[in-house]
Amino acid sequence: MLTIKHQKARSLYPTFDRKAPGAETSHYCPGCGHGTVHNLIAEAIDDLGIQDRVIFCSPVGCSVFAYYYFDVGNIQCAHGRAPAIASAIRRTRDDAVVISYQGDGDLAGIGMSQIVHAANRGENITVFFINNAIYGMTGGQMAPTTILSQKTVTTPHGRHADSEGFPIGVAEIINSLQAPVFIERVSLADAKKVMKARMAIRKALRNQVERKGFSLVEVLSPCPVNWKMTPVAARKWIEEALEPVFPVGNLRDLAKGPFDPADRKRPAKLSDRKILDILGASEEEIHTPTVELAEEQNVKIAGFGGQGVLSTGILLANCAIAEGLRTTWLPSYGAEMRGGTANASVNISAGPIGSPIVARPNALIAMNLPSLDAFEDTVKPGGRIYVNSSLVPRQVRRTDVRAFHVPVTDMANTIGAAQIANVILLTVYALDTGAITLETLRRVIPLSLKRKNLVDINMRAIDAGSEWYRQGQHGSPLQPPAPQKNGPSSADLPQR
Ligand SMILES: Cc1ncc(C[n+]2csc(CCOP(=O)(O)OP(=O)(O)O)c2C)c(N)n1
Ligand code: SF4
Repeated sequence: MLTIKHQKARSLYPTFDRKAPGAETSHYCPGCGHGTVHNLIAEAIDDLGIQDRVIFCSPVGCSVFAYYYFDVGNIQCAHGRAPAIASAIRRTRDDAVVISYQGDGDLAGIGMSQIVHAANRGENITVFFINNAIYGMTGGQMAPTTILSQKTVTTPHGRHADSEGFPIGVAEIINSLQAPVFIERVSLADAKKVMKARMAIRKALRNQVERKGFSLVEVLSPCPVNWKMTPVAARKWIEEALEPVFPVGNLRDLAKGPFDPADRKRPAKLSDRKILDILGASEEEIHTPTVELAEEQNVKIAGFGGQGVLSTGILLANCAIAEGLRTTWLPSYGAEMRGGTANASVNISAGPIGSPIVARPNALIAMNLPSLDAFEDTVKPGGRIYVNSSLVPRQVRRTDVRAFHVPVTDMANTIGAAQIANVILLTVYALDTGAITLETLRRVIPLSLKRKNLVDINMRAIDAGSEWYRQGQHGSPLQPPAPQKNGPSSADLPQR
């Protein structure tokens, strides 16, 4: 006798303990298409034998908690950014099978440029685009794919082309690009169509395993709750209302066509040797630190846009590289280029660096008062704060850090250029921490400057900073932290 055994896909957790211990149901509403698509993807992962290679990039939207369910690698991405994150994983983990799973608000609203560029680059990733013609998670607002006359909470009289534009055909937009290899629109309207969706999902994943390139499957998927229909009526509405606007079928399958994706020219990966050649450095120079770091440096450099805080960060990071250390640089831009606030995070370490983010700096370079106000409390106890006292009319309040008040803008003006104030403060930082040497700073500055006539004045900035430090004006003494009265000390406050 033939026995057919139905069982849950292995790539889904047996119970959804991340949702609640022992939970067996998902958080999706009855009749929601997300659950169906999850099952189809999980079965394909099982059948392709790729569970331990899959990295699932979940979006913002109803499927934000996909990591509750899929027993694979998971990353929850910022709204609309899954294709960019998937691209980064693709380029750094050769064996990964990367899935970008996105709703219509996520992919075709806030993330439209992300998906277009990832597709246009032909990233070897698989995108599952769940088109339910509405913003599900946030309660049913109009989406870019909402069809004309469809009522949503933001189009209570129905979407009108004159005021809201036309529904966007994502599969068609992606099909206007040259690079993608596979584009198909499927529907969950009935069981037969679900089987077609199953085939397309498998194909899109297999393409990636076979390194064919970018694949996208758009799924017309029910959202009964926000459509205000029963699950059965919702399936019918897909067929009667959505499919005429978004015709289902394959738009492209280059693996079958005359074009052989294997012929596509892929950018050659830069070998370590090649990178060393570009930098004009030897292997020993790169890998043997020339300074001994007393501790890993987590530096925040902050000030007005135009004060050179971002370039100071790059300069510091370049010096760290020249010292044979590892480093990261992460800029944060203010609203305006000039006059707004900006900051850069720089990590320097002899070993691997886990994240470029500096939430608790052990060194803060504050070029103006808002920067000191914003970041003083985030500095680790025992850390250091270097203040541009020309523009900061107060002292550092913390008593558990070492503070340096250096009138760098005044000193820079005396030398002849306000822009070099940051280099003076960086010099004080370098002498105080020993993280980079002044020789290296002098060597790297000319390489970083586009205008070579500024080299001399930057060297004088280093001299001025050294002189200030040598004269013994180096920092208020470190004092024990003030006893806690109620709750945590200011040093324990969360990051701003
Ligand atoms: C930066 C940002 N903007 C807006 C939101 C609010 N928001 C959460 S989900 C969502 C849209 C979700 O719709 P969709 O992508 O269609 O997914 P669905 O929930 O229908 O599956 C929005 C606008 C947010 N969380 N973050
Ligand atoms: S709101 Fe819609 S998309 Fe979200 S879980 Fe419910 S049915 Fe699914």
